[in-house]
Amino acid sequence: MDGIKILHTGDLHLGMSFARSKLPAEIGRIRRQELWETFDRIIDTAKAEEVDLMLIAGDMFEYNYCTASDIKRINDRFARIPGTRVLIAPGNHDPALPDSLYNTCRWQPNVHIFRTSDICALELEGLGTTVWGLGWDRDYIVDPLLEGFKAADGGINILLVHGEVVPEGNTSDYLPIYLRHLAECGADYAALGHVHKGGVVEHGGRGTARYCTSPEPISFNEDGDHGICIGTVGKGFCDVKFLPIAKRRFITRRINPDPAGDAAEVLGQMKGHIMKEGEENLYRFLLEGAMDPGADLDTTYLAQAAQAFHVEVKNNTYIGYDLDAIMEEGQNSIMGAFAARILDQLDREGDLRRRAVLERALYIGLDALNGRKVVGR
Ligand SMILES: [Mn+2]
Repeated sequence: MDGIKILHTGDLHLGMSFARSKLPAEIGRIRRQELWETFDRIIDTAKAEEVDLMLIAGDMFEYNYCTASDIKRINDRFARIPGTRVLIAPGNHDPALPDSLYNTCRWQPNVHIFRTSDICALELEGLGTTVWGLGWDRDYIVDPLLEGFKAADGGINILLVHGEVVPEGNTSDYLPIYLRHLAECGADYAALGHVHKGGVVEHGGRGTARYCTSPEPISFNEDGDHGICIGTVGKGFCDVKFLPIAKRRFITRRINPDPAGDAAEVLGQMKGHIMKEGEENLYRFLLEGAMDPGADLDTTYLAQAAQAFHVEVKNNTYIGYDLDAIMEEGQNSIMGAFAARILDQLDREGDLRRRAVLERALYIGLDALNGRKVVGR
């Protein structure tokens, strides 16, 4: 046996409600459907690539929102890939509690669910492979359950688990995994779920461990590419690659407007990013730096005019004051009188902490007198 073909995914969060996300309701509804579309693309990929094993590393669905008919929909998809063994290790969002749909629904014959937090071996005859898995059966797991685990020698060994890699000795409510566990467990491939940003976990030992990413990102905390891991695993070797599959990306970009610029100039910069990255994505633009007093950046207008699937704009710019010009106005304006008094105190103040307070007071006061949002500098 040269190796087996695997598809590693997880963190699909099917059925997720975006009600508590900060996205507009309409966008949330669309994203909810798109999670399902992306699941379909994953099934299509498994079929086209004729994978032997589909490894689902937890959080496949939402315990709180998924219904029995959703599970029927999932099973219909698994029925399309009868030649693929589907192995599922439930995670913290879909724990195999007694009333879980994992325990109350009928699953396709090609599906195996690791229903308990005791690590179990599933030997796959004909594939020369043993998959070691454990599933969440409660809401929190604080114990490092992989402590002492060692795969038996012989054949290809795969570990499937949903947990959080943390530095040795650190605590976690989400099944703490130490690098040592992965380095010493003897798995040729450790299929991990929980960290939505994904990535290979460098543990310095034998075998490869990686997080698969959430195939469809669900918040602005999940930037970058999202997809699945697919490839071949054999005894002592691993050729598994990341394959982007997400329909959209969450993109956060900082924009430093020209201090003398206006909304059109800022919009031009925003559109430049959107042209480059694609209007199908979700954007958060953070406007930063100093602006001339009087600059009118209407964030609602900017978000709509940018014309991408979803755009939000946060205006963190501050007024860049020309103190000399304000001083020249002198006592003829409230701003001038205010600035003169603070600057006079600053001249006489030697204590660094007091000086910092006075400088802050100067800008907070000028912001307030300008009727602008008071921002830190
Ligand atoms: Mn998750």
